[in-house]
Amino acid sequence: MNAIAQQDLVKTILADFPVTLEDMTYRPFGSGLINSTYLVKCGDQQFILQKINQDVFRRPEDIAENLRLINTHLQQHHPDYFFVHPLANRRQQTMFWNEEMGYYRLTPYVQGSQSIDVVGNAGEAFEAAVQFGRFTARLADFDPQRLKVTLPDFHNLRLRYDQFKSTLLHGDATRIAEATDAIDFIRSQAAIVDEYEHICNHPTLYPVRVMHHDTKISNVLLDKNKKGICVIDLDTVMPGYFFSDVGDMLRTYLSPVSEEEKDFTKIAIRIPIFAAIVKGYFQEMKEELTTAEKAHFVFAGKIMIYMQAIRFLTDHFNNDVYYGARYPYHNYVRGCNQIELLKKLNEAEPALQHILEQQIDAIQ
Ligand code: GN1
Ligand code: MG
Repeated sequence: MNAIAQQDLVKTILADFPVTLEDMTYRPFGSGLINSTYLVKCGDQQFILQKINQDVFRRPEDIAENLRLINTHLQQHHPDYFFVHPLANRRQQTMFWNEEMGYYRLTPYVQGSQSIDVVGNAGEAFEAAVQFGRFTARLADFDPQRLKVTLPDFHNLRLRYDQFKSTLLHGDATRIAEATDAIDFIRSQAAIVDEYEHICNHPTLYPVRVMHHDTKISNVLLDKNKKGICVIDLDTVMPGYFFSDVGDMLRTYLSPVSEEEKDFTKIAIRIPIFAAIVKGYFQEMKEELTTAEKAHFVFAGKIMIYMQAIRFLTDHFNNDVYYGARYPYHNYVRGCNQIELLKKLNEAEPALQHILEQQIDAIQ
């Protein structure tokens, strides 16, 4: 789309909302892979405009409904909790929709907030873990089954593993033939899938909770002193398990470099960051978490790193239909990066488990 057509499109959407279009400017914003995000300025007001990727989120109206339910609940029961809810348009709907343009939502920009892409120190990891823990803790009195499942089977590791295996039969034969080491490693770790199933089959030990399901650091807004303000990117808020949020924090905070890094020698497990995640999450969730959940924090990391390695490799073998690729073999590199991270987590496991046990003792 050319710039003028894009500008008209943004104006058409904004005209549906009670905002002044005066001096409107916008620019792409953030680093998400799925939805397209823009920072919009109208005079001295700022908004976040997001186009919902309907290839991924088949029923965007379910997202709007979930956020409405959560917002209502929080306002009633936890009015002090800061929750960023999308704005209602002139018809009182919190999503803009039209046949040609698809689904968009407009959210107020949180003034004075910033987000970061990589965790620089333990303080940032602590703040993020507090925010994600607080989110689930505040919703402990909300029945998670009231929420619509916006992405069915999103963190279903058994399904992801089965899809991986079937892609090995039906995917791009050249790409598969070149990736034997990665494939062998994934196969060698398949016991993670069995342990994952054990978790899902024991609801008393591992209760279903309201989980965020995308706890990367850029989904936490920080103030100028790097103190947490709130969590954002709420499309995947659904009923789920502790491992989704805890595990994705470990996956994305422990290493000083992200899943995009091509130089795998830079991938490492930062033990103090682990301690900070546990401390922050326990601070908010210690009353809620079961003994079994607390004991399985390191395992949560394994599940999520393993799942992400599988998802990137599967996409590579499927010619990048889901994540897209900014350069040839992009998803292969991302997948191998996650494999390296999992190997390093496995090596660090005894040290991490030791810290975890100390922190469990400290909150008893
Ligand atoms: C996607 O779009 P984004 O960056 O928020 C993906 C996550 C992955 C992540 C990997 C709906 O999240 O599950 O962990 O990429 N979200 C979806 O960077 O597939
Ligand atoms: Mg996301």
